[in-house]
Amino acid sequence: MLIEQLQKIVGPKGWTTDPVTLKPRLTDWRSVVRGATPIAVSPACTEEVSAVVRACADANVAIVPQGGNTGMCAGAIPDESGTQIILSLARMNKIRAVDAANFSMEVEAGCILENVQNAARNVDRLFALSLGAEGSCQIGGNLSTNAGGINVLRYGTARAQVLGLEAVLADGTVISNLRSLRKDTAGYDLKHLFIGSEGTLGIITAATLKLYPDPGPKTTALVALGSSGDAVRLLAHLRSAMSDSIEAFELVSKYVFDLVEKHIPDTLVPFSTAAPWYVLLEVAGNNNGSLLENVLLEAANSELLLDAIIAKNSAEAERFWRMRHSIAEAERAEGPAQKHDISVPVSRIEDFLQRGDRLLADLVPEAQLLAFGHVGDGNIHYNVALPEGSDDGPRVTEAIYELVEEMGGSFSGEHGIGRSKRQFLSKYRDENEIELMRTLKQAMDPKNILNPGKVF
Ligand code: FAD
Ligand code: 2HG
Ligand code: ZN
Repeated sequence: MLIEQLQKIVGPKGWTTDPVTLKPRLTDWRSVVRGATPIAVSPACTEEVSAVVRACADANVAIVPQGGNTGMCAGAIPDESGTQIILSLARMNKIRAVDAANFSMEVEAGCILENVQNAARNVDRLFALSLGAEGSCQIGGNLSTNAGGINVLRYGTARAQVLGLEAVLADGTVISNLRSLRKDTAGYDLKHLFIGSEGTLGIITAATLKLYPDPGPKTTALVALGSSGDAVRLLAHLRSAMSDSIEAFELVSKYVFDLVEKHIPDTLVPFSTAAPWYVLLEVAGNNNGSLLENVLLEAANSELLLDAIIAKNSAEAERFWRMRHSIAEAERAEGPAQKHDISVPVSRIEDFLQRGDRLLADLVPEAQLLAFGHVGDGNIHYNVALPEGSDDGPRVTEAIYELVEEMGGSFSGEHGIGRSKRQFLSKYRDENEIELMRTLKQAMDPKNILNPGKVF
C-alpha cells in the first residue's frame, strides 16, 4: 500500500493525513482554488525525496510539489480527485554552506527566502531576490516559478541567481550539479530545465545561489506622478543619471493605494494632494542618496513628477515598502480581482495602459482596474475587479491578453502558468515551442506524475 510505504520512507515527523493540518495546503493563497489529497509528505533529505518519487512512480500516483504555497496560479494545489499526494519541501530548510569569497551559497529547497537573504547579509553579501511573500515562500518555489519581485531591474529574475541545482527526476533519479561556478560550458545547462517549470519536470531539492557585494546604503523615495508615462520617462531619466544603482522602481495606481489604506492598518499615502500614480523607488550606494535628490529635483523642475518624498530613515522606508508589499493582501481583502500578470516592453507601458483603459470602458464600464507592478521590468499586474455576479471575466481576460499579444508582450510576466492559466499557453506560444515543451515533458516524465494538470 503506497500510503504506508510513504509514511515509512519519511518517518513519523514527515507526513500528515490530518484534515485540519492539510486544510491550508489544499487551497491557494488567494482561496480561489481547492483540491484534495490523501497525504502530505515532507521528506527530510534528497534521498527521501527520491524514495518518495520512486514509490509514487511505481504506483502511478501523481505528486504535487509544494513550497510556501504563496503562488498566484494554484500550481501547488492538487486537483479535486483526492488521488494526488503533496510533497512539501518544508523540512529541507538547511543553509548548507556560505562561501563569501566565492559570492555563493548552497541551500536546501525548503529554505524560506527571507532566511536565505539573512544568511547572505550575515557575511556582508546580498542575495538579490526580494518579493512581498519572502517571509513564507521557499527558494525551491521561487526557482520553480522563476519568480521576479522588486529587484529584477538590477539583478534579474530568480533564474539569474542560480549557479547550480539539484533535482529529483520523475523516476527518482537524482540530478546533482551544485558546482558554484560562474563559468561552465560542459554540455547542456540542465538547471534551466527545472527553473520556471513549476514542478512538472523535476523536484528541486537544493541550489547553489549567486551572491552580490552589499550594494551600500539605500535611499528610498515615494514619487507622485501625473501619468503612467511619466513613470517610464522618469525611469529612463534616472537610469541615464544613476546607471545601475537603481534597485527597484515600482508603479502603483491611486486606487490601489486607496485599497491598501482601507484594508491594511497603519498605512497612509503621505502626500497632501493625491496623484493618479505613484512610484516607489530605491537606489543603493554611497553618495547616491544626494544624487537621487538632485535628479528628482531636476525632474520636478521639468514637470516630470508632481511631488516626491525621500524617506528620512529606514523606518520611513519600511513604511513605504509595507504599503507596496501589502497590495496583494489588500486586494484579497477587498475580494479577489481577476489577475493579469502581464508584461510588455517598458517603452509601451503607457500605450498599453491607455488602450487597456479604453478596452475596459467599452467591455465593462463598471469594472475597477487595479494596476501596479514592476514597471522597470515592463511587468504590470493589470488586475480587474468586476461587479458582483458578473460573468464578463473570461471576455475581459481574453481582450486584455489579445492586447498584450499585439504589443509584443506576455500574458504571464512572473507568476507562471500553474493551474489557472493553462488554456492560454498554447494560444500565445508558437506551436513549435509547445511541441518542444511537450516532447521534453514526455521524455522527462513519461508517466505524467509530476504536477499533472499544471502548465499544460
Ligand atoms: P508554491 O506556491 O508552493 O509553489 C509554486 C509552484 O512551484 C508550484 O507549481 C509548485 O508545485 C512548484 N514548486 C514549489 N516548490 C518546488 C520544488 N522544490 N520543486 C519543484 N517544484 C516546486 N511572485 C513574483 O514572481 N514576484 C512578486 O513580486 C511576488 N510577490 C508576491 C507577494 C505576495 C504577498 C504573494 C502572496 C505572492 C507573491 N508572488 C510573487 C507569488 C509567489 O510568492 C511566488 O510565485 C513564489 O516564488 C512562490 O514560492 P512558494 O514557495 O510559495 O511556491
Ligand atoms: C506583487 O508584485 C505580486 O505584489 C502579487 O506579484 C501581484 O497580487 C498580484 O497580482
Ligand atoms: Zn509582482
